[in-house]
Amino acid sequence: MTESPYKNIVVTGGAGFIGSNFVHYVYNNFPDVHITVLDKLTYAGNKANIASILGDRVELVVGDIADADIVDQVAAKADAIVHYAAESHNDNSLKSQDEFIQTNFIGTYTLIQAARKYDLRFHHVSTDEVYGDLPYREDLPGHGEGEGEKFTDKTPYNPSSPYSSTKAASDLIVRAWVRSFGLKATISNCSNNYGPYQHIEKFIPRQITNILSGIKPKLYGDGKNVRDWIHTEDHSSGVWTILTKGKLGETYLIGADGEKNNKEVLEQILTEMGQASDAYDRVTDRAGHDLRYAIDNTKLRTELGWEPKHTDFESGLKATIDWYRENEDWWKAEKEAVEAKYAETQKVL
Ligand code: NAD
Ligand code: TDX
Repeated sequence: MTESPYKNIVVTGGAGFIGSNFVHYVYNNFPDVHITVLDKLTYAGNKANIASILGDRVELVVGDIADADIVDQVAAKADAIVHYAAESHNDNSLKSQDEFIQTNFIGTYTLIQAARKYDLRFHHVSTDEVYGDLPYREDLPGHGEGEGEKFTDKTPYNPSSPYSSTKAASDLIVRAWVRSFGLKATISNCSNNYGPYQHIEKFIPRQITNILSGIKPKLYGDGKNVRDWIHTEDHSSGVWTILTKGKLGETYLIGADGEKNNKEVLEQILTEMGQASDAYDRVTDRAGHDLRYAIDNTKLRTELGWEPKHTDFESGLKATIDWYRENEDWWKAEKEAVEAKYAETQKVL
């Protein structure tokens, strides 16, 4: 166990997928740290994700990051804020935009004003989607995954969706607050996470829970879109590394060289779950669907010495499938409503 430079951290969105995994990571590795989770418990937040560790070292404050009074109360007692809270799903952002502007932009603004007031260390968790998408080359095996251009912290911002554009806007105000007000901030832009506690609206858990519910998995378009998968525990260690060793004002990209196209991932899930690899429906493609994401993680590895642990996607995926199998109580009650919402707009091709 190592000693942490921060003893009282606020984790916004700490009852969501990646935030709760981070809370567990800090709880397990840094016993001298007290964590205050600030979470609105939207449809994506679940107290159960952190229930087993709530107590002396982990506290849950149910509240909105855009509520300046509650933010002030938690900030006054903290020495650092790690900011995960967001509306995080692209498909939802195509249906309704207000909450994306409100939480991702106004919420971030509210937090950085408080961080400034109390001179707190601030880490802003963002996404590789702020950079838009990359081309792939048909002539390379696997359509070019792992080849060609990747995102770096110098790639120009070019977001495609209401979700990614509100994340981009939030990144930009954090950068401006560093420059104008000396905000003690870092930013990380991570690729697609997988692992336990991910909401079943997202690609991997949706397909696993479809199969467990006797529903055919749903693939958007031709399934050639490439995502750069990272296990959420590696995202946690990346964020912790940046929080404790990162240079103020810098942006670090977090990724673990996990490029795969969606069809390939879906076939892997089906095979692992004892189904025929083509037992899925192709459905209406997402509007504005980004083609490929790929992270160049050189800066994080070489400047801060970070390394991912979960480099075997197959075994990480198997463990994730097992988690959803063993935790049906965690997702079952929501399944029907999530699929009904998708069915409003997605048609089987
Ligand atoms: P999630 O949707 O699973 O969880 C979001 C959490 O934020 C929930 O607990 C929700 O209740 C909370 N929240 C939402 N609005 C809030 C508000 N106004 N005030 C307080 N809490 C609020 O999201 P996730 O997938 O865990 O993503 C977490 C962060 O990581 C986001 O900032 C996202 O942009 C970023 N990110 C996600 C991925 C990914 O693959 N999922 C990849 C890179 C970056
Ligand atoms: O049913 C599906 N079928 C399908 O083919 C769903 C839900 C998705 N897809 C495709 C769309 C994407 O190409 O799978 C890929 C992954 O989709 P999502 O899980 O919705 O993730 P994505 O849109 O790539 O964004 C995710 O990674 C970056 C997170 O949701 C974001 O919060 C993060 O910033």
